[in-house]
This record gives sequence, structure tokens and C-alpha cells, in this order.
Amino acid sequence: MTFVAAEIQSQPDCWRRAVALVPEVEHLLPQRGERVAVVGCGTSWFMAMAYASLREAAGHGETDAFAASEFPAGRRYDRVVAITRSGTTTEVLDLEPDTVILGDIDSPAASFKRVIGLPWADEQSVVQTRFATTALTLLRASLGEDLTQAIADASAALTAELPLRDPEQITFLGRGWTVGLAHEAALKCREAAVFWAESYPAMDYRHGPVSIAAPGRGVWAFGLVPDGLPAQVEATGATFVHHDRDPLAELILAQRQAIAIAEAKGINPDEPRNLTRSVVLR
Ligand code: F1P
Repeated sequence: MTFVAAEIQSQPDCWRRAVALVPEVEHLLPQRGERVAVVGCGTSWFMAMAYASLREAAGHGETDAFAASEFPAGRRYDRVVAITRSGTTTEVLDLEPDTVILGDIDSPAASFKRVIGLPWADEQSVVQTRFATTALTLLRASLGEDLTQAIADASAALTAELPLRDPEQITFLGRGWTVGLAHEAALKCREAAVFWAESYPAMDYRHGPVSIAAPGRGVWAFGLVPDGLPAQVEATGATFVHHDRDPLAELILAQRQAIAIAEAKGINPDEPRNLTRSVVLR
């Protein structure tokens, strides 16, 4: 078994551990009413997007997400939260965040003021799966969400049948917090399988990207589906995919789909093309 496949399988256990950790670490996380920016790069940025949307929707305060490289220097926030598995990503370190959710607790990011270490969710694979979803599970739980169903759905997603057989292309869609999940699902396909995948907010999909839909291709929605969209997609000949499980658990199915595509192409997902575990610029 590849490292990434084993790490995908371990997600329900990691999520349980993250939920249990919340009482111990919630004093390190944003407090109610604070104006917060959440930053990261790649996968970690997409998890930041999901958390920002959830936090603001839950009424905890204005929350923005940025790719760490695009943080608007002139803005004032009560707190900058970073998500980083490696703790070595240059753009993240440069921001000197107030709170860090961290995989490698022996990394430079461990020296920041408030560190939430998840070393047991760190990964051997370059392609991130469980660290990202575990960090987001911790953050969801910290907002008061009950993750019981999500964890049960995650276990089911490990053995559920993959929805697409030999697809030519996939477009992932989301709404609200699941936009970040759609971006992450598409990134998994690109990273692990060198496979053409796109991602959009679901309501924006009809504003152009739908032109890509065609027989042999898939459109895969996370979370709320806009009225009429499934029929419009089916009319193009593309396959519309949506399941009722928790959207973060649905991401596990998309991770598995990405690995299956890699294997079908004879690609080892543990050796992703052109990628390193983190991007260190100096
Ligand atoms: C972020 C990241 C990964 C990506 C790539 C480079 O790393 O962008 O998401 O897959 O391998 O690094 P980190 O800051 O979370 O360690």
C-alpha cells in the first residue's frame, strides 16, 4: 500500500483524536468576536477557506482566508491563524502568524507564540490528505459542531464505491465552506494523478466553466447543490455526482478517486510529479 493510501484510511481515527483535543487547545484558537485572517498555501489554504466560511457563518466573527503570499499587508486583524503541515513554508513563516496549526512540531513554525501541534496527523506522503482534514475537523469542532455523523460518514467513505470509472476530466463544485473542499478535491487529482481537474463555486459554474462538461467527464458537487444544476449537467452528457454524506467525508471519496486515477495511469501517487513536501524559498 502507498503511504497516501494508508494515510487516507487513517482519517476517521485522526478526526476522533482532533475532536478530543479541542478542550485542551481552544484557548489558543480565535475567540468569539475576533476579526480573523486564516492563511496557508496549497491544501492548507483550501482548509483555511473552509474554516473561514464556517466560522463567519456560525456567528463567531468576520473571517477571511488568504493564500499566505497574498495576505493584504495593510489590513488589521485581531488574529492571523496559519495552517501548515510542514512548518517550513516560506510565505507562512514570513507572516509570523499568531496561532499555528502544525504537523511537524520540530519545524521552525513551532517557535511561534501559540502552536497547536498535530504530529500524529503528520504524513509521509508529499500529497496531503489526513493532516488537512484533521486540522479542519479540529476547527469545526472548536466552533461547536458535533462531528459524530461526519466521522461515521468518513468511515463509510473509505469503502464506498467510487462514482466515476475512467473519467476524462472532473470539475468539483462547492458552496460556502465546501468551495474550499472542491478546490482541494481538484488539487488532489492534479497532484496525485497529474489529472485535469477544475473547481468553482457551484453558482458560478454556469457562468462559463459548464462549457467543459461533456460525455466521459464528471461534475462532482460538495454540499448544497443549486436548483436545476444536476439536470443541466446531465444534458451535456457529463456525469453529475453528489452524495448526502458530510462534505468533509465526501472529500475522502474524492481523495480515493484521485488515487484510483493515478493507479489506472500507472502513476505512483507517493512520487508526485514536480512536487516537494513543502515549498522553501530561501
Ligand atoms: C503546503 C503545500 C502543500 C502542497 C505542496 C507544497 O504545505 O502547498 O499543500 O501539497 O506539496 O506545500 P504546508 O505549509 O501545509 O506544509
